Amino acid sequence: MKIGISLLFIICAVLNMNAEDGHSLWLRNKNSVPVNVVCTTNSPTLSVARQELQEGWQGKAGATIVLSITKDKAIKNDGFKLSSRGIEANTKQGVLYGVYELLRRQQTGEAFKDEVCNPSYAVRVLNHWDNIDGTIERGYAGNSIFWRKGETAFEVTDKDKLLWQEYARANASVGINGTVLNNVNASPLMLSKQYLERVKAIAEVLRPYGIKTYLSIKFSSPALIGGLKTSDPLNPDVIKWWKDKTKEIYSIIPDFGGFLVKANSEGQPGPQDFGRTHADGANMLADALKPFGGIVMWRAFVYASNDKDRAKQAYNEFMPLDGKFRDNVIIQVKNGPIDFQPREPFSPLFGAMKKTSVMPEFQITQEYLGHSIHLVFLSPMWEECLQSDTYQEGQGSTVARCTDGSIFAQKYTAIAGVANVGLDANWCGHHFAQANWYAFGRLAWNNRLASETIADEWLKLTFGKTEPSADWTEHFLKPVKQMMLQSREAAVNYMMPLGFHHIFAAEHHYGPGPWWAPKGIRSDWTPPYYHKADTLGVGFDRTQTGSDAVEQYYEPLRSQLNDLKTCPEKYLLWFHHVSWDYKMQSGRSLWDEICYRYDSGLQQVRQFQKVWDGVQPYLDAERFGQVQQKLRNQCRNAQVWKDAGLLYFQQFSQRSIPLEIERPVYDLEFLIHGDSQSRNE
Ligand code: GCV
Repeated sequence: MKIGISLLFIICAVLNMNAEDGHSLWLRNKNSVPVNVVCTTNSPTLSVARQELQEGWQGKAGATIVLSITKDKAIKNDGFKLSSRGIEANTKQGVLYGVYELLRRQQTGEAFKDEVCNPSYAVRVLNHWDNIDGTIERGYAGNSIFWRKGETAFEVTDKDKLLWQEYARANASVGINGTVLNNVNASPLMLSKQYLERVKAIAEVLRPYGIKTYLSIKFSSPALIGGLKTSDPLNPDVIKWWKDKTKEIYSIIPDFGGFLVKANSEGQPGPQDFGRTHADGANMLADALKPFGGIVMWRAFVYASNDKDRAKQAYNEFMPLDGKFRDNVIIQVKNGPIDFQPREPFSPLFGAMKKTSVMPEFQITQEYLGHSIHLVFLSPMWEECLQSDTYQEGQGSTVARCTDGSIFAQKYTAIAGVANVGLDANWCGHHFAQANWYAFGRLAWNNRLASETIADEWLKLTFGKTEPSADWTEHFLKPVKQMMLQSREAAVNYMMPLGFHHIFAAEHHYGPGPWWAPKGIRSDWTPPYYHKADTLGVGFDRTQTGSDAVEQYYEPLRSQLNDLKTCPEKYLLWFHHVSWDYKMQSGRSLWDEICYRYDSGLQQVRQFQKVWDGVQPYLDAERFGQVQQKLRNQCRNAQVWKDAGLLYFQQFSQRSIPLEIERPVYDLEFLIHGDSQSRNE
């Protein structure tokens, strides 16, 4: 009996050892073969590079690879040159990125040739919306890996260090070279001694991987923790306070990257509280950082209450300041003019601010895209933004080229992604949400990469074997990649097709809430402000005869968007108030098309379920089961979205749902007042 129990225990332990919790991300154990690594320089970063090669080499057994620091003008920032001899770079980080590139190519079977690889952006940074009590704003994968509350809040344990190291390695492997450790809705305490000491400990672990630490700051810190009467950026005492504080930070973290600032937005303090401009505020901080080589990432996510069109505000506030910012200030602009919706046109600030460094901000965490429950691969959404033509400097002035230094001589080029990482064993809450972290890094390194390439790489690295069989490629890789590539469009269809936006339930932003409009609340926080449904039609009129938001775009795009006939249908209800009977390209009326789109979104998720069930033989039971369950949940939620969209808007359209479409299964009353929003994890 005793032996039986012990045996059972051992079997369980072995099984558990092999349990696949997803923690290894896209960096799986490999069958490496011996390699000689020659490296004449020594440094912690180069030691990491050497170790990675030795543990992951899958090229010719016994090959010799030379890692060298050089001075080559063709290599930019931390780019590198791959050749049959090895890896050359101008910086240690460049060598490390070269190593990860080489190993990735070996593992994915991508051809290897002599070439120089340079990053699109110099600063490739994650933004963590982590609060100092350990919670994460819009985080769906557990608490913060950096902060916690309670008695052990400032203890740095071996477990912490191991996790930070794994995090650093994952980031470095895709080229991410910076991280903002705390929420943009920042606590002033972040700048106090105890917290800075913890930042120091984190920075020490991240440094060998080439990752700089940055902090979000609260603009009113001088008054809140500095004992000053004001935080006016032009006040000499305030200026001195920030200079001293910055000096203190650099004395603790010598390679500190700089500050991220959310000012005069959603209740956060800022220079406008003192009658000053965003430029006054940003420049004051930039001057404090300048002697140390630090930068300010100043967010353009601003909107005041009761403005007629929230989509116009960032442009209106920032355009008059173009050229007034110091050269170490970068204006951080969300991809769309409103707020990380499943689909938005690009922000008109891209390309328009010609004398200021501008950086895109993407959201990796799925605040508006089904949290960590829905399988939504975000790369196509970011690719759509990066490849949008602003026309600002002629055809081909894509958002990518307007922000990466190809068109404008920006002193700094940068890109940010709001992280989706937490304490969950699999880091991101959903195995496929890891693909979004991976995709952000890859696009930050190369903003011309196709989503298909990224999905292909990620699937091979995350689920593939060293030598993938033809069977695996045909029956796992192909269908799952296809599913990933369709998943964002599916989400747009079942949540808000044809240019609908911000029709979410309040606060959690998970399920539908097109009806939500309590009395007394800011109108621009309510969905009816955005959809403007009435018996005549639906959509926000942003044409020249409406709010004239189209005016912020450059010709010929402006006229294209302004005209109902030429506006791309994917943006139709973003720019136009359209009659329910308007004839769409499909030949259907707008109302019928809305019904079809909602339904097709749901059908797509049903199809994803089948695809996933079909790949069961090709992966471990744990990940298979977890994703299968999430898809079931996603499907129920897509049904909720479809029914809410159809039944709510039908009250205005007063038209019937086309008979070919499956009928709603929920009552509108239940959708509004029942428990339909339950995330049911
Ligand atoms: C960090 C949206 C989110 C907020 C977020 C804000 C921002 O409004 O709902 O949680 O705050 O964007 O980007 O600052």
